Amino acid sequence: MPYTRLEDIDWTNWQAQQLATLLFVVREGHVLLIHKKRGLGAGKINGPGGRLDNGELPLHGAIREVQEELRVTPLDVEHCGELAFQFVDGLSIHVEVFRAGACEGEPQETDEAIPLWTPLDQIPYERMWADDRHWIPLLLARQKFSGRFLFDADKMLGHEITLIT
Ligand code: 8OG
Repeated sequence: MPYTRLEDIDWTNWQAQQLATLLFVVREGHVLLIHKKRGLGAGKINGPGGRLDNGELPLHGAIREVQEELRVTPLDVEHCGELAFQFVDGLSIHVEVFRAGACEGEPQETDEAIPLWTPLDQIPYERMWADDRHWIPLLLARQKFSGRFLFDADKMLGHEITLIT
């Protein structure tokens, strides 16, 4: 079913094919980003994260992905929001988003990612997914959010973000 507008999607009955996470460590005026080397969004800057294993809780999956991608363990992890992505080719992904106040260890480059401690006022949105500029500022402001997006490959066709109180 080729969607062309966000409003065409029946969000009430929408179910994602894939479940994933993102986790942003925010510490001393910097956020821990990655240059992603493989998977969906390879070549972009993002937070660490990835698909959940079968039956895995989002919090556990988020922590595991940071450990696998950067060899550090995030601490003081809190839930910040959720993102629903529908792609026009049929792919659908639901992402639980977390932030952490610290991490144990020094981030290292792995096969999956290069770590980038990035000053909060220098987040390279032009090298990130098109939706990120709409919700990362909310995450940094500790405002919880729920977002819905329609993409055609890399191109964002529609977006809607609700603030959670
Ligand atoms: O397993 P893999 O690394 O391929 O999982 C995809 C990751 O990309 C997962 O952490 C969720 C994340 N992701 C999307 N879409 C978007 C997006 O639009 N913005 C950001 N920041 N991350 C995204 O799948």
